[in-house]
Amino acid sequence: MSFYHHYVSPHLLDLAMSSKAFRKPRARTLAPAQGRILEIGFGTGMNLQYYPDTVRRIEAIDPDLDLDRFSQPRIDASSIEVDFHHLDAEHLPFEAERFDTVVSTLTLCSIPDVVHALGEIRRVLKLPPWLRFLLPYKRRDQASLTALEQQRFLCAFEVLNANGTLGQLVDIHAQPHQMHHTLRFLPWHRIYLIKLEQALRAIHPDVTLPYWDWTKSTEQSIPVWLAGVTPTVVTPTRTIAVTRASNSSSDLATIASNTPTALAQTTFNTFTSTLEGIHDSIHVWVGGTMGSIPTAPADPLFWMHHCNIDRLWWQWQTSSAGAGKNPPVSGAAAVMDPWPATEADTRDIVALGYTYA
Ligand SMILES: [Cu+2]
Repeated sequence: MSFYHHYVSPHLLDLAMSSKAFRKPRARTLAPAQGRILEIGFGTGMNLQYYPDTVRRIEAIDPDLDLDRFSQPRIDASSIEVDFHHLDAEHLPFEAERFDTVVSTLTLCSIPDVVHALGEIRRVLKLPPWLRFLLPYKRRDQASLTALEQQRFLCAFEVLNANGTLGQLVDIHAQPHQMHHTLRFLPWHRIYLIKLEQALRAIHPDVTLPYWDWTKSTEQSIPVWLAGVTPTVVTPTRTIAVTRASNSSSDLATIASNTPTALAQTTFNTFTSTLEGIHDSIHVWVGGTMGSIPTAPADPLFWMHHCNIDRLWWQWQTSSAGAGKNPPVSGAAAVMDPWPATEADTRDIVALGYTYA
């Protein structure tokens, strides 16, 4: 082991982690900790002082032996009993659903195989199924995301790519579900977005789908933070290497200038066909992977583009032009296959758990 790793790095870590900037987030994060607790990445034991008074005992793991001389004094000084193991998070020797709380602060992205580790965490955690759907959340303009929020989104997106969730969703978009150039276009894609978003939020609860608001002149180009994000997506049937071949900002401005016309429509049929036309042109404007229906969702930009379409639909739904005007579909056409959700389920985004900021 190098001099740096053995002598310098633990001090730097302890210094960084004890920073004032982390105090409030730590206390806030740890406030709900209860029951049987597992802390992943115990590090120098910095969290101990932030657990609520009701916590008497925790189990903790960290693979790094060099941190013991920092953590041991903190364990000795704490009223909390710490059952500590030198382990990595990819292999947890605990039975399923052992813990009520799993704590991980500022450690997840240092785990080499985070996909495996998250699977292990899910396995040992008792998770009430209603929890994920309890709190309403906001979708925000991609241009308003902080660097940390961008990083979180991309981290969660990469995990879903690595674990196959994204690939499965991409293949669903390649199947014939009558979701383009039909009255199902908006309700079907509303469900589709939620499927990815729920998966993202299972990886990181603070992540929501951002929307790419190409109606704003300031966003009429490929968002800078996504310019270099062109993943390779392995689906159950193929491998897609994302490419783009985008056109000029003025071209995008011309396409987007039709949006007020769409929003002014007073029937669902004319509204959805006008908006879908704009949507199609933007797919073609981005080009490459986005220019073809079977591959488009491999590009993270797809989700932000469709999120903006969904937002504009909601804007129309809550305007005088569109209020109460639902997609006129019935029978099989009203079921958003391959999912059981119906058109009626998609009408109210607040009931679905989200809003637009
Ligand atoms: Cu689509």
